[in-house]
Amino acid sequence: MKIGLIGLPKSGKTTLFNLLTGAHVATARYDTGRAELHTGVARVPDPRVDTLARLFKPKKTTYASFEVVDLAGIARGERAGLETKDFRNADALLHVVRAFPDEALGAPDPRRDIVDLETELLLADLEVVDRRLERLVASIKRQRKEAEVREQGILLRCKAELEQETPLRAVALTPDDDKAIRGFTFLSQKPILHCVNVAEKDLADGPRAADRYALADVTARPRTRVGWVSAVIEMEVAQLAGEEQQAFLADLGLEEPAIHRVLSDCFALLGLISFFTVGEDEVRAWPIPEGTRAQEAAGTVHSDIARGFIRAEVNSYDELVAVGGAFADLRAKGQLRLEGKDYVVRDGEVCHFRFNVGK
Ligand SMILES: Nc1nc2c(ncn2[C@@H]2O[C@H](COP(=O)(O)OP(=O)(O)OP(=O)(O)O)[C@@H](O)[C@H]2O)c(=O)[nH]1
Ligand SMILES: [Mg+2]
Repeated sequence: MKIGLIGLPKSGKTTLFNLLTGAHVATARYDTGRAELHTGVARVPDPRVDTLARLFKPKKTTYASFEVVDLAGIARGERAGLETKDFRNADALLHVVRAFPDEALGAPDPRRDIVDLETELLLADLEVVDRRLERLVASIKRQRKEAEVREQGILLRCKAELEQETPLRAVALTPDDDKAIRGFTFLSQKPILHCVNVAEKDLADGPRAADRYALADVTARPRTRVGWVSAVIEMEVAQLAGEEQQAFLADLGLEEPAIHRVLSDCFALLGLISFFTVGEDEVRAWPIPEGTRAQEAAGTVHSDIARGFIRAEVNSYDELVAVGGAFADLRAKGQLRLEGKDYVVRDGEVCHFRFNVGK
């Protein structure tokens, strides 16, 4: 899964990128004139994985992760950067919204910036739709092909919605229609997390950012979330570890680093859950869309396991932890369930797949 960092210039995107991925890309208050794209990997923290790793002492522990791409700021009316290929195939957008004052940019206005950014996404999509429609009209005039006529119908509907300023993520499409337009990688169709980057002095007010900046209507939109962070304070948090970090967070009145929350928000925004596999070799979290059946879940581990799927041995994380990781005890208690290929895997379940690949 891939997250695209997006936002107006100097909103703190690269700072957040560094925090999420552990990179050290330079950030600056002034414009360097370099519009480079950064990519990295963000590990999704999960205390359950930590606990399972303590129980099984595996050689390797693997957390769920996101690929993160960081784009240069998109100023109002300057959408060219949005064409970047590496960015267009992101699964979700993480919009960094400036809520800290800046000498050059002036007082922050998160609401205005959210509207401006969404407008750029809508206009970028509208350009793509218009270009394609022009070609379709010409092609249909030459020779009428049913598939093209159908595509034209869907795109005309998208155009009408975009012109009403409705992002495509809020448009209910049938799975077939959705498939037909997937190749366009429409930006306004991607789920979005607006992450308000609050000023240091407003940290305590962070959880109320949506109220403070009158974003209730934004929060209510489909496949949209509003979160918050103080990138500057998170940098200080990131420089500490262990007890020192805990003490600093407690001083600030925070339970955990805000980037943990940003990542779990992205996870939820994408409708993902995790199941776990455990053993001496590896303890691992596997992200899957909610509603995934056991056979497909097995396929994320390996396609052979899906192909030769027989049964999944399933138990809950809590049950396994309660017996200290002893599967024999679970079996004795009748808590080790055997599930078939259509079983819908739930968040936090520990799965062991039985499979057989014939020759
Ligand atoms: N006061 C304050 N400054 C911040 C905060 N977040 C980032 N900055 C500063 O703002 C400047 C720009 O930060 P970047 O992370 O480079 O912002 P960006 O959105 O990547 O900028 P562009 O890619 O140029 O659009 C840096 O000097 C940061 O230190 C914040 O929460 N508070
Ligand atoms: Mg940047």
